[in-house]
Amino acid sequence: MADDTLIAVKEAIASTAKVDEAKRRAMAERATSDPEGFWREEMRRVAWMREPTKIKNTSFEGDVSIKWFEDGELNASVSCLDRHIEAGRGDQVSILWEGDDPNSDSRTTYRELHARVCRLANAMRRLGVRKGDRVCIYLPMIVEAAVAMLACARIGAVHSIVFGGFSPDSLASRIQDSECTLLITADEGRRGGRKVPLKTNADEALKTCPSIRHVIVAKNTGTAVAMQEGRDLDWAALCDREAEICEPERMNAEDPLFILYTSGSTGKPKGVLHTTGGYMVWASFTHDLVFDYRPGEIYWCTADVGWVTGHTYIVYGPLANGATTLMFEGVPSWPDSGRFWQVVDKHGVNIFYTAPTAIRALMRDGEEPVKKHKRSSLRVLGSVGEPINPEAWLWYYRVVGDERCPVVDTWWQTETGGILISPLPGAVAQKPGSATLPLPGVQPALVDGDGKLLEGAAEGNLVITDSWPGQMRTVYGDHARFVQTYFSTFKGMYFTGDGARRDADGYYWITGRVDDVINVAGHRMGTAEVESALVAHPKVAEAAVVGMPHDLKGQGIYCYVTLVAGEEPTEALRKELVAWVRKEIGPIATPDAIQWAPGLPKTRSGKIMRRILRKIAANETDSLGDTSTLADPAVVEELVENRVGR
Ligand code: 6R9
Repeated sequence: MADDTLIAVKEAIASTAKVDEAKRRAMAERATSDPEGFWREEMRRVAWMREPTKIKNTSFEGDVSIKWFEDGELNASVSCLDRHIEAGRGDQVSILWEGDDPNSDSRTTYRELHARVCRLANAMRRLGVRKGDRVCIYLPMIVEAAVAMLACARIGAVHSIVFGGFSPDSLASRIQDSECTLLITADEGRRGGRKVPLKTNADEALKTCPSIRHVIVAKNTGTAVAMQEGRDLDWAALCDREAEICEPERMNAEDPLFILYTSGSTGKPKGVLHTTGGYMVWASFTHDLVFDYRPGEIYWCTADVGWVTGHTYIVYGPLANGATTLMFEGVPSWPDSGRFWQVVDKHGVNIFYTAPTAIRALMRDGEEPVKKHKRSSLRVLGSVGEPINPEAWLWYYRVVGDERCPVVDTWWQTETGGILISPLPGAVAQKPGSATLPLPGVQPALVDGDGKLLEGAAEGNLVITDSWPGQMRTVYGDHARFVQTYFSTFKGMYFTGDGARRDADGYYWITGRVDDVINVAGHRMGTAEVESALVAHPKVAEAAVVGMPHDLKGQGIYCYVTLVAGEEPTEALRKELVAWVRKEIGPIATPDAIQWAPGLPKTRSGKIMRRILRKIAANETDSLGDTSTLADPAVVEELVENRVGR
C-alpha cells in the first residue's frame, strides 16, 4: 500500500466533531509548549476531592520517577459513578451487557451500578480488605467484572485482573507475585457456546497461594461448584446484606489503582502498575478525543476486561465520560460470523472498537454476513492490538463502515495506560495501515540502534521522549526492572519495544515488536514464557520459540524443540507438548508449529540466534543473513530442511 493513499476527513464529520484539525493542532502545540497549563485544564475532566496544585514532576533519567497531579486527591469510582448521578444522569444506562447467548442481555443504570459497587465495597471492607491491599479478579465478561473493579477503587484496594483464559498456573503466579488477599471469581464463564471452569481453575491455583484469605464467587451459569468453608463466599448472599452507600476512600493521585500483568522479552510477566490521577485523566481524555464520544451514544469495545483495552476502554474511560458502554460476553464467530453486526443493530451501536485479528477472521467469511445487517447507527470504527494490514483496514472501512465512518487505528500498550498514537475522527486524514499522528501531549520519536534521533521520514525504534499522565509508574515490587526494561536501552527515553516508520507527512506506521515479544491474535506473549513452559516438560531438553507470520492471528507460535537424549520425536509427543503448553499458560499460548530440532543455531558464546530461527519459521530461508558467527552452521541446514510447512 502506497503511503499516499490518503482518505481525507469528510466535511460533514469535521464540522460536527468536537475536535477539528485547527483545534487539534492548537491542543498539540499547547500541550508541548505549556504542559502545566494544558493539563491543569484537562485534569478537570475527573472529579477531584482535592484539586492538585502540582501538575507534572517526571524524570526519565537515573532512577526514573513519574508523578502527575501529585498533591491531588480523588477516587476513581466517584468519577465513574457518583458525579453522573449528582448531575441527574442516574437513570442512564451505564453498562449495556450482551450475553454469549444472543437472547440474553441486561441494562444497568448508573444508579444501579453505583449501588452494586457500594454493596461489594462494603462487603470487602467487612472482610478486612484495606487501602493498598491487592485483590485478584478472575471473572468472565459479566457486569460483575466492572462492579469488582470499581468496588476495589472505592475502598482503595489495588485490583489485578487475570484474563479468564489463563491457566491455574498462570493465575497462581500472578496472585503470588502481588500477594493478593482476596480473589473474586465466578462459577463458570461462557464463550462461543462453551463453558469455562473458572472456579475449578481457581481452586487449583489456590493450592499454592497462601496469601488468599477469601474467595468471592459470582453465580453465572449456576452450575454447582465446590465451596470451601470459611474461605469461599457467595457474592449475592454476601452483598445482599450490605448498604447501597459506601464512603469512597480518599486516594492520592499517585496511589495505585491497578496492577496488570503483561509479557516482556525476558522472564515472568511483569506487574504493570498504574496510579489513580494520571491514569483517570488519560482514560477520559483519550476516550473522549479518539472516539469523539457524544452524550447518549452507545459505545462498544469488544476487548476483554482481562486486557488493558478492557480496563481503559470498557470501564474507566467510558464510565468517566458518562457513556453507555456495551460489554460483550461472546465471540465474533458465534452463533455465526454476523454476530458483531447483529449486536450493532440490536443496540444501535454508534462507536465500535475491535482488533485486526477479528476483522481478518470476519473478512474471510465475506461480505454477506455483514451486509445482512444495516449498521446504520455506526459512526466511528476503531482498531487496536496489533498492526492492521491495509487490506483489512480497507475492508473494515468499506464493508463494515460503508465508507461513512472514520477508522481510528489506535496504537498503545499496557504500559501507556491509554492511546498514544491515533487519528482523531474529525481532524486527521487517514492512511490505511497507519496509526497516523500522536495525540496532543505525546512526543514520539524514532531512534537508530545507537539511540541517535532520526529526523524526517525514517524507520527505527519507537521511543517516547517525555511523560504523559497515563504512563505506568513502576513494575510492581521491582522498580529496577522498570528502569532496566524501559529506560536503559535508550538513555532518557521510554522505549516501547516497537519498531516504526515515519513518512514524509509525519505519519507513524508501526511495524511490530523489535524484541522477543510476539503478538498472537492481539494477545501479547513473551517467547521466553512459552520456552520455559516447554522445557518444564520432562522430555524436553531445550526449546526456542519465535513468532511466524499467520494470516488470521497476525503471528503464530513456532517452537523449536530439542528432546532429551533417547526420546523419540513422535506425533503423539507433539500433541502432548501442545496440550502441555496450553495447560501451563492457557489456550492463547497454543503452539501453531513444533519443529524437532536436533540442535539450535548458537553463537560460539552459546547464544541462540533467534534472527535465523525467525527466518526459517517465516520460510524466508534464502535471506538468512550472516551465519558466519555460528558455532555449527550444519544445524541451520538441518532446520531449513525440516521446516514445518503450514
Ligand atoms: C493496547 C494493547 C501492546 C503491543 C504494542 C504493539 C501492539 C497495539 C497497535 C499495535 C500496531 C496498533 N499494538 N496496538 N501495533 N498498531 N494500533 O494492545 O496493549 O497488549 O500491551 O500490547 O501491541 O506491538 O507494543 P498490549
